[in-house]
Amino acid sequence: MFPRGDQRLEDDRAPTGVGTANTQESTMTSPADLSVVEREPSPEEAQFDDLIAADSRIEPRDWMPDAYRKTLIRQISQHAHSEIIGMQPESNWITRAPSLKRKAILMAKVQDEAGHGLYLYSAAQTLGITRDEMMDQLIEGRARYSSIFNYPTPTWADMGAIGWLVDGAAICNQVPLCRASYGPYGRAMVRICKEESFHQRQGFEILLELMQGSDAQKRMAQDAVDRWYWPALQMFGPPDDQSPNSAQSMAWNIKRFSNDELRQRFVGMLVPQAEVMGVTLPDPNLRWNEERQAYDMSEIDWTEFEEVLAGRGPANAERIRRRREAHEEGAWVREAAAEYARKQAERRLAASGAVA
Ligand code: BYC
Repeated sequence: MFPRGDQRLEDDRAPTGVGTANTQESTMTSPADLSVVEREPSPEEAQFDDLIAADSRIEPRDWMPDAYRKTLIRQISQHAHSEIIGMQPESNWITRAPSLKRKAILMAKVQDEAGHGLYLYSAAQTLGITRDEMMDQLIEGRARYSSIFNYPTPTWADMGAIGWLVDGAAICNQVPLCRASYGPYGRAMVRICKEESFHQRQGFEILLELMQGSDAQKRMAQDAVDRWYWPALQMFGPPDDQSPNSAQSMAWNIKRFSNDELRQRFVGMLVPQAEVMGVTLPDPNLRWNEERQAYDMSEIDWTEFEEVLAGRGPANAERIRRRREAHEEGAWVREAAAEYARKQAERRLAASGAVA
């Protein structure tokens, strides 16, 4: 259902639904398949399975199934790209922030996102993919990044809505990732989540201030919430019954909750905060369901999500174009750094030769 389009790596899919009775039945078509299903796990596989069963961490030096490695590279690299592309909608407002204080805060936030991207690229590199490969996939439009960053930021209130809604969704999604089974990913998430929670507060505070301002400022804040609310709910991914990766990722303790569970938790978090600010969440069907102990809500427009994933969102082309230009403009820095490293290595070699 969800288009692979120009945001997808072709060969990185882990087998989905592995371990479910249905999947095994549907794949048991020949004696050869049977022998695969029934064979004893190797000692390395058994050790991996034990670590997962004990809810322990897998480290880069440990043996891991190829599909586990690939699914982590897929998720971590997408996450890293999201942080890097996610700098663009906000950087749009650095030069136009309404005060020096707001400008300084926004610059610090955008800089934090760059840092998150770097931790995550480093975590992905421990799995055997290089930074250059990931960057090529991104600028050639072959990699996914979060759908949310394909929307424009026409007003200052968008800085508030991004902080409150986008960083808020990110925290909901990412706090459980601090316990992801892959060590370098989980550890990177701990630091990222601390910074994201500050980001969310600054977004809340921007909107709160606007909501206490003039009528025009209140309208601007409400308009931003109206535009970002539904895309923020889509950040959690497709509904559970259409999420091909969830079952396996949860079995491997990478994901701890399903997409719908996290989405529901996020809405529950937003409702009281919206009341404090005085903004209205743009869903006429949003109401507490006593029986379910959760909020009922309208159907999400998944066609819009599919369009964005297929590269046809409002700002997809612009985001990739700017990323590609920045990469090309930074070529001289990479060349200078490589040359510096080469000279340093040469000097070290010469020095060690001199000692010998
Ligand atoms: N956008 O089987 P599913 C930030 C794809 S940045 C695009 O449920 P999975 C910030 C999905 O990749 C934080 N694609 O997948 C930065 C899969 O396609 P592939 C961003 C999406 O992996 C700057 C297909 O749909 N956060 O905070 O089990 C400023 C089927 O989905 C999206 C992360 O990256 C989407 N929204 O679950 C401000 C969190 N949703 O790969 C803020 C880390 C789904 O099979 N990632 N797809 O071709 C995750 O937690 C999981 O990967 C997801 C999806 C929950 C997103």
